[in-house]
Amino acid sequence: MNGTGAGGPARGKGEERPVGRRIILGALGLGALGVAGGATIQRGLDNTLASVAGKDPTGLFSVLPGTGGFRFYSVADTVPHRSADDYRLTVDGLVDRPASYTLAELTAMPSTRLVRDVQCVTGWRVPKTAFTGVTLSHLLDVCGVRPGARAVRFTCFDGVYTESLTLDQARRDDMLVSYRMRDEPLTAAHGGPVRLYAAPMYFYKSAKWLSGITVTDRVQPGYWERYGYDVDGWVGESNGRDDEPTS
Ligand SMILES: Nc1nc2c(c(=O)[nH]1)N[C@H]1C(S)=C(S)[C@@H](COP(=O)(O)O)O[C@H]1N2
Ligand SMILES: [Mo]
Repeated sequence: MNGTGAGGPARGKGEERPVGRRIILGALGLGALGVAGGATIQRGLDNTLASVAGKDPTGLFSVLPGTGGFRFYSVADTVPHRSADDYRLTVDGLVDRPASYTLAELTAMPSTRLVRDVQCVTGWRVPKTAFTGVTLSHLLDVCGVRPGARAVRFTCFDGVYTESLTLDQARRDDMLVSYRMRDEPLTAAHGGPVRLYAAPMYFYKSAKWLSGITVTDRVQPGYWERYGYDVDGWVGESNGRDDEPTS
């Protein structure tokens, strides 16, 4: 299928999908934010995005300047917030030791920092972006994956988005449960306090606002995948695209 819609596939499995509204920063009167300081920009964007998202029925929009080339996406109708203290990540399903982790527990685990190009399947790319987190494979080892497990399903505290990986994909060393982006704590707009970072795959695989990891016996296609995106979302080798993978 082609994946050239604004934020999601324009068509999935022959079906027209609404692609949502794109709201340009200028239209929000936020152009000046682009020259303010980094933290100020992000706080301003978080607040503005939260209020705009509440009014946008699709919850899908993008903001261009001031975010270093990132587009903001959410299929939910708000930007969900969890404080560092309230955040929990549960790991359950086909594991010997189901667990619920605080942010402090996650950041105390061995950390990995990866610098790769972020690549959205719709074409935009943000070069050389650092993400830091604990490898999914470490978390899976700590919880003890049971025989018969084949896949991992991700749920989000926006209550809507889901993603999935095969167990083999999840065990790669470039699949992170990430809590830092560009060497700063992940902001709410970018899926903080914790998101998935599936480095070798298109960015739709990197579920924001990650709240649950469930080990399962088969892949259950994620949110966009039910509308036609490939479950195996390798950059350059899926969704009908042949971008250069970056590593
Ligand atoms: N929970 C959640 N995660 C999500 C999405 C979403 O809508 N909701 N969109 C995906 C898509 S299509 C992209 S391109 C990236 C966008 O991440 P960003 O908002 O940090 O740029 O998040 C991915 N993860
Ligand atoms: Mo995307």
